[in-house]
Amino acid sequence: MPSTNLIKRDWEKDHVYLVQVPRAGLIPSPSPYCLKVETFLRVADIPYTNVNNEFRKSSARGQVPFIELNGRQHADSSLIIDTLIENFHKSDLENLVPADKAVARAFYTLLEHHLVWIVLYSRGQDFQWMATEGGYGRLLTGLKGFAFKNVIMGQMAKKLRAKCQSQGISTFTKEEILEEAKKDVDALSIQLAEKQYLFGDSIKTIDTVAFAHLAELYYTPQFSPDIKHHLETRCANLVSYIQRIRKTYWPDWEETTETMNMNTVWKKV
Ligand SMILES: N[C@@H](CCC(=O)N[C@@H](CS)C(=O)NCC(=O)O)C(=O)O
Repeated sequence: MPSTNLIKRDWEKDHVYLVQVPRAGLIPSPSPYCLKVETFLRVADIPYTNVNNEFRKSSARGQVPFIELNGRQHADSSLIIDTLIENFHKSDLENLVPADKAVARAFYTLLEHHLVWIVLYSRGQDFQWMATEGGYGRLLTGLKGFAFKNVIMGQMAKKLRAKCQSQGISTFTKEEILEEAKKDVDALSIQLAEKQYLFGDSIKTIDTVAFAHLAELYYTPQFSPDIKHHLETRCANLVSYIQRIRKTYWPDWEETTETMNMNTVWKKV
């Protein structure tokens, strides 16, 4: 059934409208879930247009990202990807032998339900960078900007700390959290080994999930600089992997983070 509250009312058939947070200075999206869906759209070569949620619009689940496709809204990054695979017949991106499929599922859980908490914990500890050039600094002008910097940032950090408390990561010491982060990236690094992608020479959906979470970990500030140091010294293959995916699917990374333009042309025709 078509949604009645569409943001894009004059939609084009089989064109995806991705509603997500604005661009940031250090990374095209500071939301791993938004970055994951946008990377997937690029990998799957699906036509899409970004729609800025202006920090206000959210799905019926109360979150971003969400998409509008053929007059319907779909929310939750993983469910969105399932919908895209079905609608655009992209099951080749999931094509793994059963044993690899099982391992991919375990890595999905590591990324989305464990490693992500390192990033969320870091942001709960220090959200101020989000108000600088590396975050949304350049967008935060006037009264709205003042309110964002002085009130909303604090509220967001407080909400993240409450989430980390209920998830349990905050009961760990910083040293323990660091060790957990290292174990996760070491496991990914071992799985990747000398391969181009996690399961071979062709990119799969799981690589878009890994890229999004690792990019947040690598390109945005974490509670401890030792995380980046560990990645660079002990998981060099993983850093090359992040850079390889960025180079191939985000050739406009610098342009988009500099201009904050959400619809830069990324694909050479
Ligand atoms: N499971 C969701 C998580 C999405 C999510 O946590 N989005 C954040 C932005 S990074 C959000 O909208 N947070 C607002 C809130 O939860 O109130 C997904 O995969 O899309």
